[in-house]
Order: sequence, then structure tokens, then C-alpha cells
Amino acid sequence: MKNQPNILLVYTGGTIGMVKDVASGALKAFDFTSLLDKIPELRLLDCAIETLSFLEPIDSSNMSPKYWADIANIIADNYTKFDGFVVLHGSDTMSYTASALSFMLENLAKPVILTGSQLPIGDLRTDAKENLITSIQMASLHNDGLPIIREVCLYFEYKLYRGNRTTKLNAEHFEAFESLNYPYLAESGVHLKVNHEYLWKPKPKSKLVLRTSMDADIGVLKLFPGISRPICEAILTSKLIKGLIIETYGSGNATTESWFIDLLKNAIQRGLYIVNVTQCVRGSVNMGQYETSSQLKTIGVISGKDITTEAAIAKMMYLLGVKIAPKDFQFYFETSLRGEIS
Ligand code: ASN
Repeated sequence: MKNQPNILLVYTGGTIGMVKDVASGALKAFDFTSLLDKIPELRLLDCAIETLSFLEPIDSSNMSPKYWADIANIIADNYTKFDGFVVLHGSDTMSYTASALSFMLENLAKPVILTGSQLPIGDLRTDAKENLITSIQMASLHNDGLPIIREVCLYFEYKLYRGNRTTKLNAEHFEAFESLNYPYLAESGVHLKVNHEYLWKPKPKSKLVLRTSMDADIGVLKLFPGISRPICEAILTSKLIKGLIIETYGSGNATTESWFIDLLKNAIQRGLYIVNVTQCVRGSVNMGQYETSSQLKTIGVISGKDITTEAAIAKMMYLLGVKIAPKDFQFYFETSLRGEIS
């Protein structure tokens, strides 16, 4: 890395770069290439910045595996040319994209920081400037010629998080994200304070491997008291899905009704991967702790441990996409690949 790092800023869409449509009052995306003109402060940063924008920026509610692959390809194509990457992204699905990118970019050894904002960059009270400027500074941090951050992160409202540990919890506050099962990686106060012990340490000298194929033939089933048998049956006997994430209660508990357990058991025997993730935002699945989860373990339900649902979805698509052998699926799902589980 040179003394002055060079950072690639990739604009995918989201509120940060939106303007109000005069007629309807709704927020819509606009061309972001003139970014440097809109925020002259960026010229004061001690790094060189180049920008690249999606031809048609999107609201992140329209995010999909195809766009994840586009972002990952942009990073891989520019990997040797830049010291770090800042991806501007809508906040709604930012945690999903951060999770997906963390799996797609194996052996990543440079910072990829996703950020966005709750208010557009042109708004008087915007949170966009701080998020953007500090993300670029975080991506520029280096020591002995090496970047300090070497993983996919999410920066929002003074905190840098491991991307695949985050969840959007607030649609109103500037502090929109949390990483409830893993400490934040850095904090922006008067100084940038990095929690070095929590940073991801990639294998030394490994080459970046790009794996963009994601298989989206999966489902998520959130349990609730009274969930109906026909609906569970429709999902669990469907030939369309290859993997199912069940969002259970507490430490991975579910109803012990025999019809429910039998449906799961038959589906697993047919080859469906079923992963247990808790509805709680903090804590871990621990099958066997209660009677209401013991059977799940016995019939071969995979433990999502303390993974977020966002990361579980991305990981399932990824493992199906790389066509992991059925006998290895459980092992890889339950093993931390990018620091997504404890
Ligand atoms: N709807 C927007 C998006 O996710 C929300 C935002 O960016 N704050 O694209």
C-alpha cells in the first residue's frame, strides 16, 4: 500500500444518494457520479478516491443475488488496483448484502465497507456525510503497508461492525444497525478506535477466490404459537426448496407436536437441509438444552448457533451454490467460515 491509499467507492443505490421526486414526494435514486462535487470535504481526506456507480441504482429492497454478484465482481476486478472498497448501499437489506459478500469473497485481505444513510445526502440533517467520510477513513487505515481492516464490514452511526453479524433494527433512528452477538470492530469518536482483537485475520498470502454462484431455492419459516399443520406441510413437502431456515423460539425450541417433528424428519430424509436459527436477536441455538429442542437434534436439524437470519440465508445460498456435498453440508454450516458464528 502506498502512503496515500486509494479507495474505490461503489454506489449501488439507497437513500444516501436519493432525491425527492417533486411531483410525488417519494424518494428515488439519482446519478451518483458527481459525488465529489456534492461533498467537497472528501477532497480533504488523505486518500485517492475513485467512484463507480450501478448504471441504474436501486432501492435496496430490490437487492438480489444477481446484484451481489455484480458488486463482488466489481471488487474482484479492481482488487489489485485499490487498497480498499466502500460500497454505498440502501440500509434495508445491507446486512444481507454484507453477509453474501463475506461468503463470495473468500480469502479477502482488504477492507470492503458497506455504508449508507437514513436521510439523503442532500438533506440538511443528513447522516450520510459522517457515514461516508468515516467509512472511507476506516477503509484507509493501514499499518506497515497492510490494511488494518481485512473483511466485509458495515459502518453506520459511529460504529464499524463485522458485516455478517449485523441486523437492521431501527427504521427511524440514525443508529439503525446492531451486531448483537459479536462486539463492534471499531468506533468513531474524537479518534478512530479499533478493537484489534475482534478483527478477522485472513490466512496469510492467500489469493482472493471469487464464488458468486448462489442458489436461492430456499425458504424461511418463522414459527409462532398456532402455526398450522397444512401450511407447514405445504412448505416442508415442497419439491421447490433445497434448504429451509426455521426461526425457532429462545435457544432453538419448537413445538413437540408429533405432526411437526414428523414433517421435519421426512423432509430431512428426502434431502432437505433444515437449519435452526433463533428468533431472539441475541444468544444462540443450543439444541438439547430443553426437551423442546432435543428431538430436532436427533432427527438431523442443523444448528445455526448464534448466526443472524440474514447471514444464515446468505450462507445457505452460498453452500448450495458451491454445491457442497450433502455429507459435508452440516459440518460447513455449523463451522465459522467468515466469522459469522461464534
Ligand atoms: N429504502 C432504502 C434502501 O434500503 C432505505 C435506506 O437506504 N435508508 O434502499
